[in-house]
Amino acid sequence: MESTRKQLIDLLKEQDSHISGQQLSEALDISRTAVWKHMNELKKDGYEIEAIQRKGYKIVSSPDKVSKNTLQWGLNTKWIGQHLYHYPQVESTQDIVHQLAKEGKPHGTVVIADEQVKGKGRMAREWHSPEGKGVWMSILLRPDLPPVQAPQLTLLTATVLANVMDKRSALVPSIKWPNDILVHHKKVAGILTEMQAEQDRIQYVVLGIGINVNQEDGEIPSMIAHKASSLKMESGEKWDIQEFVQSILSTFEKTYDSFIEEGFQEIKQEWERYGYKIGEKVTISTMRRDFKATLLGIEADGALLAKDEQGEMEKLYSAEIHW
Ligand code: BT5
Repeated sequence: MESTRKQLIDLLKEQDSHISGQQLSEALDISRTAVWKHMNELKKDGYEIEAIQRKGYKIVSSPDKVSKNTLQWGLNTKWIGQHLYHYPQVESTQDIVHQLAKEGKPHGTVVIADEQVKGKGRMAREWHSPEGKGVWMSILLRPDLPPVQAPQLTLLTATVLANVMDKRSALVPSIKWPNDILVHHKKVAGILTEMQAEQDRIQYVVLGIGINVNQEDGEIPSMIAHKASSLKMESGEKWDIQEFVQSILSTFEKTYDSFIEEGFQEIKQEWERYGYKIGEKVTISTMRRDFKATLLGIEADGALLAKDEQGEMEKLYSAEIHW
């Protein structure tokens, strides 16, 4: 049923002009009545469809609102998002995915919400997630990896987000270690990786992605307006959240699969290509000292590598960096 509808949308989208019920029924190998029923379901999901006698059907506009159906229909993936849950409002998509993980839901399960009322960042910080303005989504992963490799998943996700933003716009995103995506020095996205693990094996990972997409000037809370922004504010254009999510999921799947097969090296290079202030000098505060250093890149364990003015290398796991 669902795959027929996906094919139906693909057929309708391919056409500039109308396509007849007869042609659709032949192409999809279903009856004319079934075609008509599918059209009614599409309308319920917000598609505007023009039906003209003797000419056929044409999609006039696709829905603005995200739904499970509209997200899954255009999604070209093998495992990610095949189980997908969409909610108008949740406390946090992270908590829902933890629950689904405990119920045994598979690798690649996705939860996405229009609004989060208790969206969270790292260390119980707040994540502002207003209705319909961004991507508030969590992905369940069940990687066969030791827990020490979990930080690589955060770095991988950051490269995926930077890549997709880069491809879909003229913006130049950068990745600020460890988990922020910046555009014009302001944070447009953050990643929260939570893990359930035994000593030597990850049980599951909940990967949270928050992206400010269509907020306008004045819609970012004043407390953070000096350091946060949205893709619309930076690009001047409204983004189609649905297509954006689909492209994040399919890029994520490809990147993840090649990471599992070929290892971290390519992610590392990609991360460093987008890395914020890589090659530049910053001031760093650790438990031991405050010092100036040049940022060199990342290590396979997720550490940030810096070289101080005496030429000594430092691997940073949890330092304060004065960007
Ligand atoms: C993050 O934490 O950047 C991780 C954000 C993860 C959010 C996603 S949304 C889907 C999933 N469900 C959740 O409940 N969470 C995940 P951190 O690096 O700790 O940054 C948090 C800090 O960023 C806050 O203390 C604010 O200063 C700032 N902030 C809050 N909301 C923001 C927003 N919408 N855009 C930019 N900065 C924000």
